[in-house]
Amino acid sequence: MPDCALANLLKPLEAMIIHPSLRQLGYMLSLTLVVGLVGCGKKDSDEEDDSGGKSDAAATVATVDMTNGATIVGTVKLDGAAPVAKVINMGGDAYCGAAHKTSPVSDDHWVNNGGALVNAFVYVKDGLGGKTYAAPATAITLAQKGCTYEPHVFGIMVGQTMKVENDDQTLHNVHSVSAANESFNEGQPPGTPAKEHKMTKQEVMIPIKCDVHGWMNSYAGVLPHPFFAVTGADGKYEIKGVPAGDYTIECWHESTKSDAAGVTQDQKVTVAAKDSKTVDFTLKAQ
Ligand SMILES: [Cu+2]
Repeated sequence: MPDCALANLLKPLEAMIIHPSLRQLGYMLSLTLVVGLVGCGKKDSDEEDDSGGKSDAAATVATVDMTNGATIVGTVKLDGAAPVAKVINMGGDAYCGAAHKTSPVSDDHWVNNGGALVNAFVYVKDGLGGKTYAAPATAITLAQKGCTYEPHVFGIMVGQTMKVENDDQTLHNVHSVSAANESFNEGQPPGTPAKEHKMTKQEVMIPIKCDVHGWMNSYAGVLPHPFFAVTGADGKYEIKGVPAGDYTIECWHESTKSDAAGVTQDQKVTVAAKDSKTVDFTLKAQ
């Protein structure tokens, strides 16, 4: 009988990560952390580990250590004049038009005081050595409210459920335009139950749009790990629980291009256990 004492002693853990983005306030990742099989010999061939995968060394699922993990924080700024905000004319749909006292402004290149860039997606792009993490059981909600998507930019893990809700009394048609994952394209009349989707592959970013209302768009960053964040109204982000190591951190913003490629900037950082490092980004105005 192989010695699995380590795995037996360390039961699955749970950790909660509060996402720092103000745009995703209340969005919590409940991570079921599964102890890997390191140190264990071969298990019965029909036995599966807690991640649902076959129990072999290659299926090891990493854990997030919130106590010893490092924190990476920073501010994303725009270098150059902020683009003129676009006023959205929702008059083509009476319901949407009536949902706003004043015409809303597009948040596709939302810049606040001091050039703080809102809705930038910052994530660990490289350095985790292929580790995979179990998706949290909690779903990410993409709401259609007042004929806009909330949130406009968000991160989600591979295998995590995305619930698309229609809170409006008008028809929406949610349409993902994915390169790596299977796209979806479906009408959602008022009162329709939430549509659920799971992405199976890493993809930064997947544009999501409404085919009824051309101004509605959102972007999902899909990753096999939980080390990502979206900048809030102050342009700040925070990523917690990062294991010690050397990383490439990427900052993505849709820019005025408003497409999946957007603009990106990469930076290297090395973190030790319990470190707190600052990685700021400055993106050139397009
Ligand atoms: Cu719509």
